[in-house]
Amino acid sequence: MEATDFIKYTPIDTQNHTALERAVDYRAFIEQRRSLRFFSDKEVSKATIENIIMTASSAPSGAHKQPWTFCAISSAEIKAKIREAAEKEEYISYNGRMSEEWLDDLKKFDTDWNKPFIDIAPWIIVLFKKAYDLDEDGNKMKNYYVNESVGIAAGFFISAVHNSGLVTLTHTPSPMNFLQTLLGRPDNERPFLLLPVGYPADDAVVPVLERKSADDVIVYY
Ligand code: IYR
Repeated sequence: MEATDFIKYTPIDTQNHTALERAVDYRAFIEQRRSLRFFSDKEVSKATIENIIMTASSAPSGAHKQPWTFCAISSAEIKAKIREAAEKEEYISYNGRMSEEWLDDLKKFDTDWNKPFIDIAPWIIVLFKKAYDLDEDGNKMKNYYVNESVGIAAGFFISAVHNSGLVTLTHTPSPMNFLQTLLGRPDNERPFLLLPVGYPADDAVVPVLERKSADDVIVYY
């Protein structure tokens, strides 16, 4: 068995604020986040995206395997190809693949098969989950709780985007396997989410939505 080294944990500096104060502040900050469909084409630096991705990649994961790859696309040519393929799938989805109930649930978002934001946003991040990894000899190494791990990393990513004053959208063109081919990803990687990142368009709007109350989402024992 491999030995593990341990070092002393250093807690964060709470700047003399109580846990409650910080929890209230962070809640207010995070509650301002909205999923956006209207992006500005204003440039976002590669360094910004890299820092956001590395924040996401610090998320906890099963056995610390970090079973993810973030493909960060700024090439107009590749974005156009992704948009074309995504719209092809979305067109089929909106015109028969999605149930009436599903389409009805989406009415308040006013979405359709058109996905102009894929071209407009300066960055498209395609997050892949890694079902397994390969060692130098090509042997399969198991990953654990892959969906949970990648879902948590996506959450970290979304909050890091928000903290930078940027916006994103959890977009899931379905089925998504075209992304694996288009981006030439290996067999062990499966597309998980597509996240456009950028500044909001000046005239961006968001639907009026209510969030569930504490009573709706918390059960105390
Ligand atoms: N993937 C489609 C449909 C869609 C599905 C859900 I669930 C949403 O919350 C929003 C949209 C699309 O992106 O339009």
